Amino acid sequence: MNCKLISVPVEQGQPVPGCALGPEALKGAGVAAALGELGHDVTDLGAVPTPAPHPVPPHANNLKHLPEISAWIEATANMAYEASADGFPIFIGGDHSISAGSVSGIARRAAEQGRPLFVLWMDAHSDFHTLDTTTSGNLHGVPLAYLCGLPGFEGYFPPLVAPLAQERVCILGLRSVDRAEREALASSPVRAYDMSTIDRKGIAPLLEAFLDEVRAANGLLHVSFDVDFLDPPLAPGVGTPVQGGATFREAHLAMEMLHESGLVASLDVVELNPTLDERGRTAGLAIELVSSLLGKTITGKRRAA
Ligand code: DIR
Ligand code: MN
Ligand code: MN
Ligand code: MN
Repeated sequence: MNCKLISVPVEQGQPVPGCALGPEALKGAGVAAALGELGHDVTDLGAVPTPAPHPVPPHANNLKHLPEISAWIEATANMAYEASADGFPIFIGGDHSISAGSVSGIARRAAEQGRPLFVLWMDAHSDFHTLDTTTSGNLHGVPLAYLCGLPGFEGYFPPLVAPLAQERVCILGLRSVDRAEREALASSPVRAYDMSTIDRKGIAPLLEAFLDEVRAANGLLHVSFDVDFLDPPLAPGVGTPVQGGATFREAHLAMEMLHESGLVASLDVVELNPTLDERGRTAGLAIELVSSLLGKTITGKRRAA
């Protein structure tokens, strides 16, 4: 597999400084070497160049850094579209607003190829606000709603070439969902699994059922991995930690299952904030998990992909 590393050093979509250093931290901690050891070719495509802010009209809601984020989404989408012509693109954030770009570029590519795109959103948060419903104004809280074609983004975020089919989206790991997001999710076919559901049913059956659907549809799967999916004591290096997250074993199992499925075509790793990390353990764990998604197993024996 040709793994293409794409840095997207954006932090204006969330309130805590340091998230833009995520790509440097992940690369410094050896993500390329780890993937190389698994037998992958690794190409570092560098960073999405900082774009000029978009001259968007004023918005009635108090949105933070809207012109900058809108421009980053467009630039990242263009890079994602190009990079997804071949190989396995890995988008390293940066905050989760970058996924509005990475996934929209991937979706454009998938639509051209006539392949249905499925998205697995691993996150403590649903990121399902529209520009009108966000109360924080932090734009890392809106990318999934944008990608799903919810209204109100027109004229502010770049036009979506290929909105996601909401029944092909699965959110895993929820424990912080705002009221407006809850209402939007209630009337949406997006599958939204909170930690309570994971506790009761187990992460494996929930994920397996989703993977079965991707397989049955001959789909492509994009995984958007927000590091705050993980329980904060394991992964302190995130700006918006929420108690009660996925365990080490749940996260590894999910990544191993994703690898075994052979269905994953692209990946985001977002919200890592090295200035909040403890001796690099969050970056180290993120690399371990990305490695598992790309074939690392305990015994070293690769199972069939
Ligand atoms: C909250 C927090 N729902 C907001 N969101 C996220 O600000 O809209 N935190 N995504 O990581
Ligand atoms: Mn532009
Ligand atoms: Mn997120
Ligand atoms: Mn999150």
